[in-house]
Amino acid sequence: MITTDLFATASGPESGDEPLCEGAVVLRGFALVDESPLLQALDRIVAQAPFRHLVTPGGFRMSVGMTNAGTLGWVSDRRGYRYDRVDPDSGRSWPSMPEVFLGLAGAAAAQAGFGAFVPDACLINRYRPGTRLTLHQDRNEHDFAQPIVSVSLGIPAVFLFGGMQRSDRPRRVPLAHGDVVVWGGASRLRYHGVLPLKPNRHDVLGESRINLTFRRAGP
Ligand code: MD3
Ligand code: FE
Repeated sequence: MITTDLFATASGPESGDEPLCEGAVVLRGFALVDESPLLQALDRIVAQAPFRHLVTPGGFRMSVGMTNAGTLGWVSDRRGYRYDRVDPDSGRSWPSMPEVFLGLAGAAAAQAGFGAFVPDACLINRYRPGTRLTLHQDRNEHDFAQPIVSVSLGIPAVFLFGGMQRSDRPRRVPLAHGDVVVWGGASRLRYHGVLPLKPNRHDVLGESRINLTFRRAGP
């Protein structure tokens, strides 16, 4: 119904929102309004800091390609997982956080009930058909009271949303181009991952899925 959008406020729940559990909500298509500025900003970041396959502390090369924007970037090597101000491949700062990224992340967090979310890190993951992300927790951030906002672009994926223990059976949540998920509160430390992507192609992004995760990593 058109009138619901005409009278929508700047933040707060909308009828299309899908709560996953306490603190986690899917905002279907929330990023579509910003699609072209988002993709332009992404091109600028990837030109300065190309996707790379990081090595885990255990010595395995990750199948997800990664890069970052913002003052802090997530990195992994034989020494461990951490956030760093410097891109280890270039020796320079990570590309700055685009305004359109900040605006989208802040608006999504506000709609989910988390006010004043100002991310200092955007981890950008690239998946190809066959790429997966095994179940893990995100624990390298300073303050677990801050939510994480994720934006899915390109070919669809099935997200695995587990519990507080790796052995808890995960729920399967399909995520498509433009979907945004906000993870905070009790959901913040849940195990999660992504099933291997099926062969597919997207009109704009080709055979790839790009996921932006916005975090407040530092103090
Ligand atoms: C739930 N990325 O980068 S985004 C990651 O699709 C990561 O690329 C996945 O997990 C991806 O760490 C999932 C959704 C996400 C991100 C962080 C979470 C879900 C989360 C932290 C806690 C609970
Ligand atoms: Fe994660």
